Amino acid sequence: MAIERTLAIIKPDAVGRGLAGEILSRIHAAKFQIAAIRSLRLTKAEAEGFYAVHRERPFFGELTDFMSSGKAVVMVLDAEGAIAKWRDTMGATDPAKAAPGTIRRELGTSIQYNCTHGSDAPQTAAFEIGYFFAGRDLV
Ligand code: 3AN
Repeated sequence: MAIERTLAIIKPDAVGRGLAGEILSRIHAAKFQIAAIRSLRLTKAEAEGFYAVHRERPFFGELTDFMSSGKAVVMVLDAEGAIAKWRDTMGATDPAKAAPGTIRRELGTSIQYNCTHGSDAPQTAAFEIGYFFAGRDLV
């Protein structure tokens, strides 16, 4: 399998609860390379742009309020099959349905406050990485 890149976010619920270090440790333990990383607070408009594919969903307003409610940590993760591997490390969207040992199962508190985000496909990853990082950040 080829080295792939994915966009990961430690969401404001996790940063606010002091879980960024714990999640970064899990990222290292799972043998991802962090190609770029920064901490930022999204504006409401930036959160809406990031989640534009979900704009017709009933939870769009709540989701973008939440994602712009505090600091997040955004990063680019490299690994063989990084997209699927990071989604496996996070677990299912709903922490109650996520597999034991996953970040969302162990640290998430609800389908909204589920601690982390990960790209779901190569095209999404390219869009999401470009949303936060310039080419020079990734050399
Ligand atoms: P994932 O992040 O696992 O790819 P998506 O893409 O279906 O899940 O949803 C994007 C984000 O929207 C989720 N991470 C979660 O925070 C939020 N979300 C998804 N479903 C709901 C829901 N039913 N109610 C509230 N928020 C939701």
